[in-house]
Amino acid sequence: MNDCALISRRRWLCAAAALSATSLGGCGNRSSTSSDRVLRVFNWSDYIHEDVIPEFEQRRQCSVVYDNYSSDAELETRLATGGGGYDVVFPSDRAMAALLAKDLLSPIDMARLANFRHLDAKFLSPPFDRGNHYSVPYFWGTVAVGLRTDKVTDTVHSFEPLFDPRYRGRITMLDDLENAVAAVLLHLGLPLNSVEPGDLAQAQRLLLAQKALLQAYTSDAYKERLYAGDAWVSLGWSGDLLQAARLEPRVPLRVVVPKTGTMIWLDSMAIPRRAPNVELAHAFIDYLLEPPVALRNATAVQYATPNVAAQSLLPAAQREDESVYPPAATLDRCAWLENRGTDIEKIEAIWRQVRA
Ligand code: N2P
Repeated sequence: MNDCALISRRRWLCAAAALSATSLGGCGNRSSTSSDRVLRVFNWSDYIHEDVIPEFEQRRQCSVVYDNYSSDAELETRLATGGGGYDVVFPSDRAMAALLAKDLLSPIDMARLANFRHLDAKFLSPPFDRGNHYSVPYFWGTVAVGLRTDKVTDTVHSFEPLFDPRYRGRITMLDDLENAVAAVLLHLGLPLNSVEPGDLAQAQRLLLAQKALLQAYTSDAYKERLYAGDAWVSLGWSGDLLQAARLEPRVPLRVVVPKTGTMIWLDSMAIPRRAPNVELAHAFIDYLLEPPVALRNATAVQYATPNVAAQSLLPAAQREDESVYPPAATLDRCAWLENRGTDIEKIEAIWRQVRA
């Protein structure tokens, strides 16, 4: 199986769902009902190696329902409305704060995660979940700019081509209010977490002006568009852009992590408050932490792994790739999107105008 193999945006249900209760040994005990053998996972699109779920099903003799989303908002709405009955989800740092505030997550039992020890201490006990009571790091990355270098021939260091009228109709932006506003603030030379009215007014003006240049706001279709040559410049998640760039070396696609600084983020594994299958959820999280499994995922998705054991097994080319693991000088200029409390309403108001 090819290392770049990914489970993409599709609902995925293994044929193993048909397994009879009597034939099972790995998921629960003899008196368990068939629902004990189903794990429901809600993950970002293109965020797992395609062999990983079938292997887990095989190993645990269970079936996995695998659904995808492409924004924090989608995950938050689904969990808040009780939809999906999910057992494992993958919130970003921002979504973790929101889900915890609404009491939508279940505590994680560390005693069931033998592989937690493989995680790099620098990603543990994050501000949104001191002590990792509710979250286990999965991948981290940046927000970057993808370019068709056959169309954009200038040297690009930062976000500038996203606002260049020469690329009218060929630009895509993440459909993500906080990242879109933050990228615009950075382009204006302002702090990316600013909530100053004057800064936000400038950001809004530029976003509205930029709208006339855009082909689309999309958080999951930009890599196909870049790959096909329909889009020439995209604001995207670093790994997804790299997946497109690595798919076919003859397609002239480059990923620029702005040297001037950009947004950095961390996605975690978590268990929703109403998860029907907490036992299997823990087993799945622990499985994803196994170094060979984390390695396969890291190789496929092209994001940075917080799993040190897996990282040390990566091919040197990926381990040393500065688009995946930016150098300290760039990281020093990057920042997390902060929890802006009720000030987030100011960003939401801008976004409503821009997306109207
Ligand atoms: C995976 C995108 C995850 C990055 N395709 C956003 N947290």
